[in-house]
Amino acid sequence: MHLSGDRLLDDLVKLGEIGAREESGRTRLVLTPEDFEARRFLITRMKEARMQVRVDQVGNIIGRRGNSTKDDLPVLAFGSHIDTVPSAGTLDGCYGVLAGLEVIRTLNDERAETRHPLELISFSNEEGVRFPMMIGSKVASGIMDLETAYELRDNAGITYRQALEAGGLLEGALVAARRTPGEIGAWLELHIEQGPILESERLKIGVVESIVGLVHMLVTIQGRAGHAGTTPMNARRDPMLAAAQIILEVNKIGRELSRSSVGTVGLLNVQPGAMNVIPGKVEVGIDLRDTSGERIDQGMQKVRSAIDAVCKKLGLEYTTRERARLAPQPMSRKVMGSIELAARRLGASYKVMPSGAGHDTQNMARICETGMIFVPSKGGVSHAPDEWTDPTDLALGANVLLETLLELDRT
Ligand code: HGY
Ligand code: MN
Ligand code: MN
Repeated sequence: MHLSGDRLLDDLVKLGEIGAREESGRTRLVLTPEDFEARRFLITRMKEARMQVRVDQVGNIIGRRGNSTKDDLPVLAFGSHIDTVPSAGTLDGCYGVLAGLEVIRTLNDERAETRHPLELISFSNEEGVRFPMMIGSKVASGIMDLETAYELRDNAGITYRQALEAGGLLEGALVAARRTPGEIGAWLELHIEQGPILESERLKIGVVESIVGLVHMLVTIQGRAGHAGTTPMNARRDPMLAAAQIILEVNKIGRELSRSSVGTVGLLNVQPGAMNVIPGKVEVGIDLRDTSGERIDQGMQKVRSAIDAVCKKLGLEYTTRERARLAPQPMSRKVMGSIELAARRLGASYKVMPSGAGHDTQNMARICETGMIFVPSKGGVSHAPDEWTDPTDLALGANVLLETLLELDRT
């Protein structure tokens, strides 16, 4: 059985047009009008592929293919996400979802039956830009309870529940988000690598063996706003100075903690934010990752000590709030073996490798066997508008997904 990439590429372009702005990629933060439009696009496509579609209590979209010979067997589930970071490319998440759709269409075209029921899942709020990361898969896997998820707030104070309501997603009979133990046998996520390794080693497929863990922490530093022209340099309480030093410290800790560690400050919120005003308050968003959970804790301890020392020295008050946490997660040996077998059958070069990006898969690992398939990213670029993968590689990755599913279906 072979999947042609044409419909997949066409869908990637169409979905990529939703929320697109010239020069700056596309922005579809979760539960915004752009995300709602993307959801409608996906649901229409799923229905056209004769899937039974349901949207659960946290906004996950689940399309089920009915043609299984043993409907009581555990589900084989696969997919990714369609929300984006600001100014995103077309592939992060969308590739895994739309390739999953194309897998279903190919099985339909071939009139193929599987033993296990198949479910294509598009998880809600993977990116965690508006709300803390990966609410959809955390609730589905039981890592977060529904009430906690509903009370999470965005910067404007809107709760996740209110945001779902605004999109009409809490109307009518609701489907439970939490998956029951044993319901899902395996979860597979096909994704672009988002890093440079496969391209630089001229390999076509990555068989993910583990996913890094991460912590997101928000630091709020309080100073005193004042006139930039008249306040003497020695009479200032400037939180921006603390932010600058914290940024350097996070970079240093990311470099030095271990070979796998990375540290980033990607968010700075400066109040009131004008060139001629000494800031009164600055928020600093920190992202620290490592393959070891213990090292993340050690690294965060160093980050906290650095924040404390910097703010004390400058005489500034501060608060910290952990916004999200993901545990590092090894993948299932069985699923990895099936992916390797599939790659070999298709004559695709591959390597076993870690994932430096976070994925819903690491949450799903709590309730089922999990695996991830990577395809190369040009220049290793992602979370940027020029994210790109050769169309031939996209089609090959989708075929590896199909072949892996068929292999898992046999066992
Ligand atoms: O940030 C991440 O690793 C993911 O892309 N959300
Ligand atoms: Mn992603
Ligand atoms: Mn992403």
